[in-house]
Amino acid sequence: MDLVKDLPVVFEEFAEQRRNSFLAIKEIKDKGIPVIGVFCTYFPQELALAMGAAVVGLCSMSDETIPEAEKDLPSNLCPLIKSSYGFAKTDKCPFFYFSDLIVGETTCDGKKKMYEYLGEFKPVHVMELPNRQSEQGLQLWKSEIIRMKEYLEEKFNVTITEENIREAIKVKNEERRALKELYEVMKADPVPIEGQNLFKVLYGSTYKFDKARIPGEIRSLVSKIKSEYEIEHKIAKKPRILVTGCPIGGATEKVIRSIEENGGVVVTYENCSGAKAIDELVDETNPDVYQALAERYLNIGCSVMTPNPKRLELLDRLIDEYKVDGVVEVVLQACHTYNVERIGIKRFVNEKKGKPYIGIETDYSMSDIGQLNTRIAAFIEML
Ligand code: BJ8
Repeated sequence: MDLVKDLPVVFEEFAEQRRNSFLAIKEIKDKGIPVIGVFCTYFPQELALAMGAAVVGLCSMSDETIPEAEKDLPSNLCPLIKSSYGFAKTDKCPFFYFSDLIVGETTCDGKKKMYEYLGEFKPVHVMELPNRQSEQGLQLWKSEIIRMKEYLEEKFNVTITEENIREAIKVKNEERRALKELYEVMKADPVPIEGQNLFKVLYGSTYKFDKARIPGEIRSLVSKIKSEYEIEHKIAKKPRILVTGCPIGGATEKVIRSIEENGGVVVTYENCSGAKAIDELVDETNPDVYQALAERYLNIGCSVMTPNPKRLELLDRLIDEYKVDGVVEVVLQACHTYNVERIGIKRFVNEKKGKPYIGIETDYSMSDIGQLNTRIAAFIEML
């Protein structure tokens, strides 16, 4: 990365990264490199990396294809599921188009049933994700990771050695360390950058396929942010907001904008677009690479787990470390697991942490912007 570039230019480059990678994925494909399309944070990307494949997050964040999806699926289904299916059905997602294989996991009911239909458009492999972070759950997940590795070997006619996986673990851990260094700049008070810009980099970096290059780019950006902060570039002091809940991106970035246009600043994301996907490293010292992967990935605190203590542990830590003033939870309409978990999160935030909480239920349309702004403005005003 060119250190001479201004920060806004760098942020826009990351914001454009997803679109720019439409071309990159075609080039990857032309070189004969396998492309694996995924929807969820539970997929152990190290397996794909170990065989030299590219991993790409499939389109699922816009309402563009929802009408087409609703011809086949019920309309009272989570927009993320409808959008994912709609993109596959209409072939409008270049990443889906170039994927040789789609990997799903048995997460929420709607998503796992939707995967049954995706098989009509592309080869699909579904990993059986346990519902509990128990010893039995861990054993099942480890065996599923091994089954996934064997499936990849057979499908792509490759051999994936433990050494390949160990190397991939190091690469992904280094990426996680760098991304953590980035989001930790938001511990400063006042913050050095807006939460919208942090989000652009976190989201954009998932569309960079050369994983080994990411740490260098991110660390250059971090040092640029820090040196500008020391000179004078700071965002005025504002109420510090933690965003939690369903994954956000694309259409749902409206919530981040609403928070920051109404006087707050998002200091941290406890969701799959942020810390939930990055926080924990894979244990590089464990000689059993499958055990190390299984432990790390099963620890992800998603609401599909029952109970889900890991989410509270991460929230607890982030609220303290980022000196959070208020918590905004984003729940997608008809997402039962996050919706049911809302009351537990609200109690935890209000009673255990003594912080205000607001729950926002939304979808991919822009029809609730007015109401969203009114509620968020009132919440921030109160902080
Ligand atoms: S690890 S958050 S990416 S499952 S919003 S489709 S849960 S009905 S997306 Fe998720 Fe993996 Fe968990 Fe993360 Fe279902 Fe809810 Fe829709 Fe969801």
